[in-house]
Amino acid sequence: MPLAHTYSHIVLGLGATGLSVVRYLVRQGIEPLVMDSRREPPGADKLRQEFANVPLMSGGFDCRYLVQAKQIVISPGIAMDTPEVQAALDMGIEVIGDIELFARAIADKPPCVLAITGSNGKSTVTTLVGEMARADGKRVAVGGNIGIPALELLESDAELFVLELSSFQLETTHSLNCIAATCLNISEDHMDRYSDLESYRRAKLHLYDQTRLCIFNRDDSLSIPTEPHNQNSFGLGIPKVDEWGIADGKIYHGATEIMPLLHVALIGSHNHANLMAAMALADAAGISRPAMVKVAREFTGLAHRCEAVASHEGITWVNDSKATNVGATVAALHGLSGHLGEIILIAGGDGKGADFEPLREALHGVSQLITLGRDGHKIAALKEGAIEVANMAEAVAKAATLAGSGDIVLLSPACASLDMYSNFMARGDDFRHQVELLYGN
Ligand code: UMA
Ligand code: ADP
Repeated sequence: MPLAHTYSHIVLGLGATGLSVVRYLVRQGIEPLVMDSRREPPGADKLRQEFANVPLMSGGFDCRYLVQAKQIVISPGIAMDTPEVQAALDMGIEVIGDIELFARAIADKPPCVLAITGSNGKSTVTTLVGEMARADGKRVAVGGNIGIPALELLESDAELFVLELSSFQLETTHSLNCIAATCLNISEDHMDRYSDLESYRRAKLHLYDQTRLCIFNRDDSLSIPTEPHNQNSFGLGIPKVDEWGIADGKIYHGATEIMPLLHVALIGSHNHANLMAAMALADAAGISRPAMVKVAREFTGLAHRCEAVASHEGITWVNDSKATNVGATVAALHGLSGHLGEIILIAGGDGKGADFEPLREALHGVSQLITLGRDGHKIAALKEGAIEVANMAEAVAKAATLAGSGDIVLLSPACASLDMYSNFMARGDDFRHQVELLYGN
């Protein structure tokens, strides 16, 4: 049956990204059709309130419309190999993401983007760079995967954009022209969306094709550009001419000493790497050294990332709910390994198809493992005596019976939260809440 009406632009997915794309397209005078595979997608009410004329088809993707569109803007949560998307691609329809729309919107301006990707540390580095720019008096806007969709940032008067980008977003982005960009590290994540680590890495390194300067991590060979690029790097050891490095407990830029690590507010060697990456990016954008150092001295870290949320009876409760993959949990255990007391670890959730084997060794440093969530049993299988529980309340109650003065109870799940919570923040908040209930706060 022929369609009564076709749409030149289709917005695929109605989460935070989809809504931002609709807003942007409507500002350009385009009225798109929105589709979402969920029956009642999260932005449906907002869409109806803001754009009564923009139609929403929910509960599936209708191929008949997709193959007649001029452009499909796909949300990061939808895989490119979704059959309906493939059908449109086969018909030669352009499928791009919100970041590509953003890139095209600023294409006439001189380069004004600093971009950050990697498996772990993105939000920390993105926030650091944003704070450094602000401390230097720049008009800066921070967004992307960290929360505010990039297209919403165009409404600000920013002269500099700092974007956190996920592999999903980078799959559909081709024209960013960054001042500088980094891939902080690569470890297994989102294996339910990628056939292997190499294809996940390729998605991330695609960022290097879209920047004037690539900044890679000398201590992670997977972050090194595979093609020749204008590049710089950060890592442990004495740096060469213009590189960033750590030696004798100090951060160096080439031969210049920037600051002693003793003055850095963030803790853990992974965070020192994050700080060097942030400094390298900030430097490329002309941000002054005093502004960088000021932020390094003051920024203690983001919530839900190795955050000490309570201390009772000598037990420290640490919320690392943002550890949504194995690499992050390994980094947290490594970072806390200097601690004198014991570590009780609460882990588990939606493993996104990950291989948990790399956790095995790090679990030697854990005195007791408590697991929960859909893939909790897979983590429990890595350590003898692991205790499986049904929910966070049970996990916290159990941990309290096992911990003594001087010990740490660490929530660092090595998994996404979506099997039990709406997001990692809700999981971290539940952890904190259960601890408060336990101690009657
Ligand atoms: N979904 C459907 N059907 C649809 C559309 C989406 O089932 O038709 C599902 C997806 O499979 C996913 C969920 O809905 O489980 C959300 O997907 P989305 O694309 O609608 O997400 P948005 O609300 O637009 O949020 C996205 C990023 N989410 C994802 O990439 C999954 C947010 O990153 C980001 O902050 C936001 O855009 C603004 O840029 C979150 C995230 O978890 C924090 N990112 C992953 C990560 O950091 O590991 C990549
Ligand atoms: P992302 O935005 O990439 O998820 P975050 O800064 O939010 O990164 O940190 C996520 C998790 O990864 C936290 O658990 C944190 O402790 C851990 N982490 C932060 N930086 C690094 C790093 N450079 N290497 C490994 N793990 C890290």
